[in-house]
Amino acid sequence: MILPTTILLTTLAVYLLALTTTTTAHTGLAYPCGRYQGAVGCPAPPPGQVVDVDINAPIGTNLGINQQLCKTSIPYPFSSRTVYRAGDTIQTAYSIGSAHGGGHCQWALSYDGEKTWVVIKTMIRTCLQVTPETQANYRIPVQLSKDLPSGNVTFMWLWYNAIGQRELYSNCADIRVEGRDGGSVKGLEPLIANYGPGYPAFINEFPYATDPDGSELFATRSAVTIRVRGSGVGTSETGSGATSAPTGSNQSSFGSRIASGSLFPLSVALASSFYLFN
Ligand SMILES: [Cu+2]
Repeated sequence: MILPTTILLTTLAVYLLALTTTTTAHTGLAYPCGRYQGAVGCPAPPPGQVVDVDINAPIGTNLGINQQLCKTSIPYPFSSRTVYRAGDTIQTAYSIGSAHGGGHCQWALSYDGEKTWVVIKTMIRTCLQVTPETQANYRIPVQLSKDLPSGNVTFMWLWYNAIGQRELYSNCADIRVEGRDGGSVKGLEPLIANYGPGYPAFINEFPYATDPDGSELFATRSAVTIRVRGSGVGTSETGSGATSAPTGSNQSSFGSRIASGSLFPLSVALASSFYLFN
């Protein structure tokens, strides 16, 4: 009777070790809960989905796309959404395995099921610059404008790491915003770089303060206006760019990909197949 129990426990231990190993590399959004992360306090995945043991892994590199933005297009159930009031500040937290020297972060909202994004905060260079001492309690405050309309909102985090492979990270949390009854949100579309040849914008490594860091690319982000009806459902218009787009900008192609939705149906097939960049 001892032997089967031992084998079972050993198997379990190996499984838990594997789980720990895969989740401690890289960095992911821990609060609000990134979709399907298995952390204590986060909701169970929706029916038919499983915990993402690679929640911290990047969604792609300059060489190729491994997962879509948000990693998956299937949100948590509505009943699992964390509710914020317009004007609240979200104290975002991160599951930091390797912070790769920090880098650039963007946070963006979508009211239309991730077809259209508007950036609400950008940090250049200083994002995720943690030390072993500061890492455990590291938070980045992200304020929701007090003008935001009510709605079921996808809250996306994007990160360009300073050191290492040229990766793009993206996790999304499903939240509910209580604010105005309908209205618009104006801002800029996210910069998408280091995400396969279809997005030519490239941000090279910038380990030293004097290194070029691609920060000028953030000034090429296109303007966008999201209009939200009283029901809380969003529509959007993509405006002209904030500045003229330089050679190599992918902003117009990003807008059209988003509008057509063609990037997104791949999500389920890709969600469980990403092990290349640990
Ligand atoms: Cu990493």
